[in-house]
Amino acid sequence: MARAPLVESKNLNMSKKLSSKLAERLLLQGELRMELRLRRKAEGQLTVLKLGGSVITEKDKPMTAKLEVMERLAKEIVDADAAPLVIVHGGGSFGHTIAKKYNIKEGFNEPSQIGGFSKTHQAMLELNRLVVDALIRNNIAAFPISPSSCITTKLGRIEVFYDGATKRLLDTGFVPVLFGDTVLDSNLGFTILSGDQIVAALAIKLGAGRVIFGVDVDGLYTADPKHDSSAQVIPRITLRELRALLHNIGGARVDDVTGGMLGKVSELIPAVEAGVQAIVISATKEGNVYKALKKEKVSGTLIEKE
Ligand code: IP8
Repeated sequence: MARAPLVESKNLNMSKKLSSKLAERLLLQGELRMELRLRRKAEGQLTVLKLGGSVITEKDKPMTAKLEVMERLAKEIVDADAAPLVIVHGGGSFGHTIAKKYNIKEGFNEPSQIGGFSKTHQAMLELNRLVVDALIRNNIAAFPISPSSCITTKLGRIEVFYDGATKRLLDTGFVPVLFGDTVLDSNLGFTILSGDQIVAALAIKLGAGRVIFGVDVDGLYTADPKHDSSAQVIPRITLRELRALLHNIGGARVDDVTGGMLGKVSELIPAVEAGVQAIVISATKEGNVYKALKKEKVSGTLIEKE
């Protein structure tokens, strides 16, 4: 059945004009809002926010994203309105599962790994798209940067990091979004670079004031909470205390090729040494990322130089 016209035919053209004007205005308002976020000059010091792979993906289900968590985190980030901001996310069940299958972290040893190198990167691009989509949907001017295109390593440690695009994006008002990735390595051929190493390098290179580490536990513990029920969260720790504690922290999960909690924490040391304040919080708990970005009181572990 034909639908009844919404307006009388003589008014049709006028109405079309009006509705297209309205649509134009609404579109413009949306664009202006986005522009506002872009134009808001980045005052204050940079914050680098890490979203752990186990926060945004189901670690035990290959290639499974926690979309509702991404959406919640994007809302917390836009509500906190903390500019300038760089986001780095981990690999979770996207990157780690495939990287492990093809032994990518160990380097290029046989031709059968080549496909695995590409597949691991593709999986990370897929995860990154989901993260960036959620951010853009929530009106954040997020922009993806592929670490494999601007970073190379030597024996797994960052050797070259072209940060020009990240800097330029930040200066323009964007929120660059990087991720743990497959990278070319001058000794190993290729390897895996953790998001944690990227976080520390970015914080140092870009002179960040703070690093917020969003993980799936409540912070650093006095012992491994998975094996020791008396383990307690440490609210504040200095570098000296941290070094002494490192051997007590829970080691890598079997499917995490870049070292789990132990790797994360030791990667922070050079950044903290350079004067960056780091806070490890649970990003799986609603409101924590918002509070940390707003510099409000939040439970977790504050890591400071002294
Ligand atoms: O989850 C590793 O990044 P991470 C990324 O931050 C890949 O350690 C590709 C496994």
